[in-house]
Amino acid sequence: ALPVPPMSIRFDQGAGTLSPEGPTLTRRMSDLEGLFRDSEAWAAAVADGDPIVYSVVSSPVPEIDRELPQSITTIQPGTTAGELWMTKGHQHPNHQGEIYLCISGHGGLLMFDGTETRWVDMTPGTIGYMPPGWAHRSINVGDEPYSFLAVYPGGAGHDYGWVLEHGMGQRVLAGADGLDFVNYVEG
Ligand code: PAN
Ligand code: ZN
Repeated sequence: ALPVPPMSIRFDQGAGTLSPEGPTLTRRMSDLEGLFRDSEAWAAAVADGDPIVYSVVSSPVPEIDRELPQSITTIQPGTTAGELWMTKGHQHPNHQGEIYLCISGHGGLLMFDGTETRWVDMTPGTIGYMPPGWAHRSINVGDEPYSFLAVYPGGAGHDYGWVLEHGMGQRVLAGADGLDFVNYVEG
């Protein structure tokens, strides 16, 4: 990836696009293998149309050291066996900080450092800060799409295996009157 010149980048909220744009990523249910508590419900959702759970549009700023890439993630509303739809979640192997800015919808930012779990409620205008060493996952807790801007160091890297191995400390379910946080154990 080559460095880019100074620029402005526009987000078209209706279209969900960035201009100029970089890579776009679509994560379907099948891409979230091993992450939902109820693996049978997950497999049934994959068989039943394999819905899009979230998408990530990036600016052209490259993921290389000393650059500062950005992306906008949009998570669809939904649950799988009660577990609210979410991103895969990852750790930055080089332990660097990151910020999210909520653009629309209602979400949450779940962070886990291997011992403790933290939750930041995300509504439009909220900036969530992830310190170095805190794995992070985003969750749509509302009934409309949840969109947020992420800004992160270009050399941070993305380790998805960390979450498969260590979990995220807690899971977030849709309860009868609000969110239910449950311990991240299998079954
Ligand atoms: C975000 C995430 C994005 C998608 O840009 O990459 O929300 O989540 P997953 O990467 O966990 O699938 C970010 O935290 N970048 O570092
Ligand atoms: Zn990140």
